[in-house]
Amino acid sequence: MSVAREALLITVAPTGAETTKADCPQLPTTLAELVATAQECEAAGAAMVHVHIRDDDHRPSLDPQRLADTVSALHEGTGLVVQLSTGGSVHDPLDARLKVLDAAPDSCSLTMGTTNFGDDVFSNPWPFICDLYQLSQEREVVPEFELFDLGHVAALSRLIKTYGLPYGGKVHVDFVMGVPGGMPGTADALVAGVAALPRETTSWGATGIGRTTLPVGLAALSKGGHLRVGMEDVLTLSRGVPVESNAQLVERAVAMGAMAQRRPMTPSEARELLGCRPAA
Ligand code: KMH
Ligand code: ZN
Repeated sequence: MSVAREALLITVAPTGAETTKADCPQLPTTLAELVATAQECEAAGAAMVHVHIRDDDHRPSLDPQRLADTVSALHEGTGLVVQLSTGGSVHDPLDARLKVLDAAPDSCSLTMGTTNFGDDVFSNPWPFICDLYQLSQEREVVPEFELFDLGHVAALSRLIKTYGLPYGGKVHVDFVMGVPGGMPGTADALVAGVAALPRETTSWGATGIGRTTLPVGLAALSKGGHLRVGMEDVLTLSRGVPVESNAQLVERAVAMGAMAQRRPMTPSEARELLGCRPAA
């Protein structure tokens, strides 16, 4: 087993599209806040950043210039693998979500099916998935397959069978669990999901939303998986105790990994694991 597989990939998802700045002033929504957060999280042990951007009013945005500037600023200010969200917010149109790849990130999220998302619907029709996947292959962007439900695992097998392997030749998956409308954030659901992964899968991680963050994180570690943490996914450390910074969540993930005798992976090891282009 290579060093990179034994080490723990920690991805930080610092912002998301669902929480408002008014509700959570410590949420990084400006470019300066995002870069500072990313630097703190890299120092704490993160190797990849999953990015949603906001506009001047702190609302979710997919503005192409802002996305390109964000990728540049994160590459200049950190060594992290930069993953742009193509999920955006539930209100973003599909064509704007495809254009995210124009910003030339190292990686992009790619959700493998439509899911109920609280009171909303997170729309990912099959033709959109196929278009986004083929575009990622053409642009040499490594997709991270986001699986919100067990049906998404089967859809991933279908996608690979139809269009072949991603750019870079690796298949990295992230189970996003505990979304109201998706699979529950339980060890049982994770075990079922991992058992169903296509044989082409080379690595996987998991994140549990809200109060499922700890059960999912611990179950992922016990199954040999990687972790995503961040204020996109959870805003409390424990009941009634707010998260003060994304770095706090990364530090907790590092401590959990240490219990499992997994050291944090470096960004260059993460590039190798995921099959990303070398850092510029
Ligand atoms: N904000 C959610 C609707 C992704 O980044 O690709 C979708 C999401 C997944 O966060
Ligand atoms: Zn996201």
